[in-house]
Amino acid sequence: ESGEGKAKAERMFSLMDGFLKNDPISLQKDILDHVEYTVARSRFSFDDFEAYQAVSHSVRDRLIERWHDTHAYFKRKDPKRLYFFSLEFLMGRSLSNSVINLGVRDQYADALNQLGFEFEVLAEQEGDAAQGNGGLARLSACQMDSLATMDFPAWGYGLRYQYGLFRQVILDGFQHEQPDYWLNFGNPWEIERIHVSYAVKFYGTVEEQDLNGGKRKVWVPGEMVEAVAYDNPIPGYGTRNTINLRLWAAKPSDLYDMESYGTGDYINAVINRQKAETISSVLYPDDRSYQGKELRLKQQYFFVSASVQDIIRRFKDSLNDFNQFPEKVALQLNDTHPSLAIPEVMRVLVDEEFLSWKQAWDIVCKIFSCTTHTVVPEGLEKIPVDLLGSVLPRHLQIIFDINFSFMEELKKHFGLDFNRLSQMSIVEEGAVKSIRMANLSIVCCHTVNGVSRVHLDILKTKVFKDFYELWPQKFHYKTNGVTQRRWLVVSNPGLCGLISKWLGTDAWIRDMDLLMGLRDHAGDAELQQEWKMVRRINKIRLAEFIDAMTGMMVSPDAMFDVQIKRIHEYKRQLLNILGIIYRYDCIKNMKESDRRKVVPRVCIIGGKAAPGYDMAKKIIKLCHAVGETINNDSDIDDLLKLVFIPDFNVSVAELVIPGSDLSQHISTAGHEASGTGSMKFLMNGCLLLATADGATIEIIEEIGEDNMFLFGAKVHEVPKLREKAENHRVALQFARVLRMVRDGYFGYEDYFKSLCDSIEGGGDFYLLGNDFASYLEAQAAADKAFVDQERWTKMSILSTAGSGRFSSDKTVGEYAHQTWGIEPCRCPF
Ligand code: F55
Repeated sequence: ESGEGKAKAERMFSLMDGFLKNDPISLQKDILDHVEYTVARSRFSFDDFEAYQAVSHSVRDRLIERWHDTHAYFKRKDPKRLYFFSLEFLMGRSLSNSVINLGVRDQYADALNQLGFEFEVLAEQEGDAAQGNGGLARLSACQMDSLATMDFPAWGYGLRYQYGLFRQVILDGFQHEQPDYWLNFGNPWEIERIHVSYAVKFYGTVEEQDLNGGKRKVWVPGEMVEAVAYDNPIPGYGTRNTINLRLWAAKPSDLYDMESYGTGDYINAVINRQKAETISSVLYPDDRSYQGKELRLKQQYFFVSASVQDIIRRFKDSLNDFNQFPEKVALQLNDTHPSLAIPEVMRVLVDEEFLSWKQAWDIVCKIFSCTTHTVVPEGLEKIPVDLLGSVLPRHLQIIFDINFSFMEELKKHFGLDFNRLSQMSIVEEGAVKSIRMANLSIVCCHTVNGVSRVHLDILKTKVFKDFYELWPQKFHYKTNGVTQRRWLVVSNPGLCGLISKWLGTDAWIRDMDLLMGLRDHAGDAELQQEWKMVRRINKIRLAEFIDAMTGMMVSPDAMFDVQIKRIHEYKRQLLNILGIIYRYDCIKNMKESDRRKVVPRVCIIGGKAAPGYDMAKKIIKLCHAVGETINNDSDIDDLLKLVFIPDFNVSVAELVIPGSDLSQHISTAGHEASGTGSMKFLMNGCLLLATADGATIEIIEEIGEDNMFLFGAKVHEVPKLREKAENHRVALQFARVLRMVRDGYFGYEDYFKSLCDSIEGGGDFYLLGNDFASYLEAQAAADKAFVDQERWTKMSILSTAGSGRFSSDKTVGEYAHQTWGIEPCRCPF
């Protein structure tokens, strides 16, 4: 190094205090400095929200230190990296999670106490980061936590929406959507990188130019938008590693000069430039259908293009031989939403790096893998060819070229089987010619993963049958998991302390298999007593929350029976509500002596309906209408309550799950690809009432059928039951409760008519009628078990004890080993 450079480095070093310290005095000083200089409030007068902001900034400083060290270390070691592409990350709150993963929770709590604040109260000030819809998006968040904790050299890439998932407001029992302008109060958890930015092109034409005697394709864009990076540090637990979730925001591009000939002209030109920002403005709230919208396509390409440029720049920083690209890069596609990355990598390698088509194709086939989260063919994404050709003309050509080669290969393999060719083609012919993104992904990825064992079976035998016959080696599954850091350590500290005490270690926070050790103590009266106490405190907290949200008082002595998830016909919230009506009707018609035997229940339902999903919205209204009747019926009293929790999100889940006794996962068998909510309840010692669907089938293997309440048709029975309407053994009770709805017992009979029609007769696609009797039996079994609190508590302990397999650490470990080919890279302390 030059003398000058060395002198500068020495001076910098002498000015550095070493790492930020975590003793109470240092923390207090840091917090107060942030009050004064970051939040710009007086250190003698600031409220809870300002205290939250200051604390968050002091935590952020600590995250940044580790982030720097981790990335300097990754750069030096230059291991193969995983790039995890997802259009959605449902992160929720960050403060509690960060201090726990950094290992400074108690230190902060102490420091704040001395300043007259309570850590929990400040943590409550934080709003949720709701950059996603549901399970798929929360899975990405859990996997990021596991990737960091297990020291994998991974990056997450996504889009930074200005408006997250809508806030659900209920008026007169109907859902209304309000915009979630979450950045209004600032976001201390992101770091804006104004210098990390890339131009992203749209529209225009493709021209051919001569290049050294050959031809090359040049995309002349019609529009350019700038992508600016926002980095979100993701700290691991019990490690210094802190990885990065890089989200892109759209800004107007400076590459084109504006020409204006008057004030109005100029003003309009500026306003037009500003429109570029709409690309990253809003998350699509639909979690089932693809509508072929131009903005959605632009969002997908925008984030893919910026991320690919970033990855290639990083690669070229260390190596310049693209043959080594697959040894340095694994690219994981979360569903097909980011699958434009495939033609984008082809385009960059061929058109910009001047590799041959064959070289580029070999690389693409080695780096991409994907996961699919859907079961039904209707859930598969399609993009109209006209739309794609207009927004991304060069990509359309590339996709056609890929498809041409693929079709040639198919003909060699299967002969001229036109049926098969047209089904497997990436291009769907028809009234609207479109690109099948799933087919594109399967053709180009080396591995396609399902999210549970039964999900893979369905992919192999139904959804992707033809592809499975062609490439059986491509298809795998990795059962989903959730992170115990957020879903146990952050959200249920009481139970955590108990688990660690009885296991004699807290090592389970990084190694969930250790929870099995609880099995030895499940019958221990002392543990059972303590377990019940902790769970009761959680129930009281939930009861207080219900009171605050809805003004309803519920007794913690009742069984808390919970169904929280997106509202969907296949998830059968309607089955739950009909079951509640049945229970209500029974209680109403009971003799006084029998009423004393009823197990009091608080039924809790929460979830959002896609704004355009009419049936789902009707289900929400029905829930309110039924609740209105039951909750105000003095005959019923405390024996039955129905609560709808509005605006269900990650932080609500963190509060509800630890306080639940029973949770419902009751999708029609064969429809829930995996389900991850059930795993969170299981960890927290909540018993499951469920169908044998998705990951529940694997949960049964861990805890046994006796330890839960299983009901309903099995996956293999469903098609037969559907074929013949008369096969439905529709219970008498089913007809009766449906009558009550139809006859206007709960009002709004006209509005509910289509809902009733959808499940009566041969049209009952999701088999509510068929499963009703067995559902009621399972509910009765739950009542019976609840009466015997000793038995119930034992089942609860065994549920937690059997939840180890459903840690996302396990899932991510399998992906790393089997799909991505990456190794841990642990930054030394
Ligand atoms: C979001 C956007 C679109 Cl365009 C389509 C679907 C979604 C979405 O949110 N899907 C989703 O959440 N799927 C769920 O994924 C979970 C994680 O794998 C599964 O557990 C769950 O079964 C599945 O429904």
